[in-house]
Amino acid sequence: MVNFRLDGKVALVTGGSYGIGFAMAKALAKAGAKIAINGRNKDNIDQGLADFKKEGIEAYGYICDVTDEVAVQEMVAQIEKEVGVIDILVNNAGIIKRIPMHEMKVEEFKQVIDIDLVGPFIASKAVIPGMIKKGHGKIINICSMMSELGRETVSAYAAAKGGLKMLTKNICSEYGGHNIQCNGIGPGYIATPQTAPLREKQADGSPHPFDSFIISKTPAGRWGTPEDLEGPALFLASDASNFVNGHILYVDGGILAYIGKQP
Ligand code: NAP
Ligand code: GCO
Repeated sequence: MVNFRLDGKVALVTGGSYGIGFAMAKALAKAGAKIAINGRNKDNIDQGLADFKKEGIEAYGYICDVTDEVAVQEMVAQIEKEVGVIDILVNNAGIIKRIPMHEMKVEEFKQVIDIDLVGPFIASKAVIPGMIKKGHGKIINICSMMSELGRETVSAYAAAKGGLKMLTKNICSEYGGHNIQCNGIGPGYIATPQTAPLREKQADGSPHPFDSFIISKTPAGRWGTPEDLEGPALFLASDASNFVNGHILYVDGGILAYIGKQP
């Protein structure tokens, strides 16, 4: 019988206080995992923990910026003490800046790379020793359609998410022999605070042009929801995916397969 349960497992979901991270953490908790989340903002963490409680989930929250290696290592040590050695890491924390590349400051480019690519490196480096000792581990990197495609104004984000796809394949290559599976999830366009500006109604009440564009490019004919990521996250976090490694699972309603509706 394929095992999707996570009883006795400890999962850290970075940026898990809301959005996609919260939904994936909820799914892992409902399958039996003990959940730790982190974020930069205490209010977001407190709200996230309260929202987990409403779902009957006792989660653990840590204020920690994924770009700060010392803080991440201290957080992992604290989780090991308070919750247990981490079996599952979901590198979800991420930002985007939508600025035409020729107008983007180097610092802005670097900030996106730091959070979206260096952060997953730092967190993965912090949990791998414990996973090697335990003889198993799951690392799930939250990539993007921008791991495969570009578009105007998201150069830093696409570079980071493209790099995250290859970091995923490299962790698979380097640690697969320790029974550590590292895979990615590439969400399509998901309705969260990160994409809210792309869905804002126009002054006349009409849909945002990008909103209509994405719906026309998506065979499913809708934006994704964070809940659409729950099953894929559970699959990649569970023993059901023990022979899946270095794979990016796109959860995009079919956008990447579709040339788009004839106008
Ligand atoms: P979101 O709503 O903006 O949430 C981002 C989360 O990351 C928040 O919990 C935020 O909490 C945390 N975070 C940001 N920077 C951090 C840092 N330096 N250290 C620790 N935590 C940090 O984003 P989302 O839409 O849920 O996206 C989550 C992930 O999915 C991101 O990696 C994003 O790139 C990716 N993704 C999103 C979509 C989409 O359409 N929404 C599609 C594909 C991929 P604090 O602000 O409190 O730190
Ligand atoms: C954008 C969006 C996308 C989504 C996602 C798509 O501005 O194009 O924010 O980047 O967040 O990454 O997979």
